[in-house]
Amino acid sequence: MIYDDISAALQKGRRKDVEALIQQAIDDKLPPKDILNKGLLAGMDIVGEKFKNNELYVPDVLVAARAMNAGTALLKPLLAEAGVESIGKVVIGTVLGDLHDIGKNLVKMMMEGKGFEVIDLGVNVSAEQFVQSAIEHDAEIIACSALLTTTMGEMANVVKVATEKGIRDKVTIMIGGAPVNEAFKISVGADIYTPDAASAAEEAAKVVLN
Ligand code: B1M
Repeated sequence: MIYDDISAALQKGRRKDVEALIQQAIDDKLPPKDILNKGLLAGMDIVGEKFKNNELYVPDVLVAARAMNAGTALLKPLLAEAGVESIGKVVIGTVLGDLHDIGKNLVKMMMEGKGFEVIDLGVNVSAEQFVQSAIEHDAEIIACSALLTTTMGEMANVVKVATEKGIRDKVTIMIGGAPVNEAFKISVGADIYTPDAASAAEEAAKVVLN
């Protein structure tokens, strides 16, 4: 099955093979969500498991991540429903100390698909940068991603700085990433937690359209 082939190529970090297989799956009219979930994300789960068990190391994971980003770039126009006009602005980033950006990039892609203008601050973003950028761009939403248990606490700082700078009641703070959950959202005083990129985009649209 082509999904298994995509997963296997991703695990080996074979970017060109991943791209070719994804193009083939697209040409065969397979559902883009399945190509993402059953191919790329399934492969990345195995990479994560092997990384945890010391069967793979940082360079292996980096090449897998590079292949993943190349693959999602091909899927981007198909996953994102074409948005015409901007429905609002989102400032997005991965929190301070954290360099994981694949999930954040997916959230950005889905939000752009819903019609948002997304200001991407990248990785290792401080609370001050999130808030300053939201002020500069007059953004309705700040979206924070964290993949490490050691960095997720930064989200509380984003809420704190937004309060200090006087924009807390004007901005919706959304959070997500593997270690984050609903209880954590409540504990840091953020507004919305979603488990995946698609639901993040849906919830963001509700914020500006309601
Ligand atoms: Co890292 N890493 N990593 N890593 N890495 C994890 C996260 C880890 C779980 C691996 C493991 O041990 N099994 C572990 C964290 C353990 C913990 O904190 N409890 C870990 C570790 C320990 C580390 C280092 C500390 C390793 C080291 O150096 N010793 C180091 C830290 C560096 C740093 O950030 N300061 C490190 C480094 C790296 C690489 C650089 C090599 C690379 C990142 C490359 C990159 O991102 N460009 C990497 C990778 C790739 C991973 C794994 C294998 C895959 C992460 C990923 O991209 N998943 C990961 C293991 C795993 O998750 N299985 C692991 C796919 C992605 C689509 O999922 O980002 O969860 P995710 O996004 C999901 C949801 O979470 C959600 O939507 C997406 C799905 O639709 N989501 C949101 C994400 N953000 C959201 C925001 C929202 C809403 C939803 O609203 C705003």
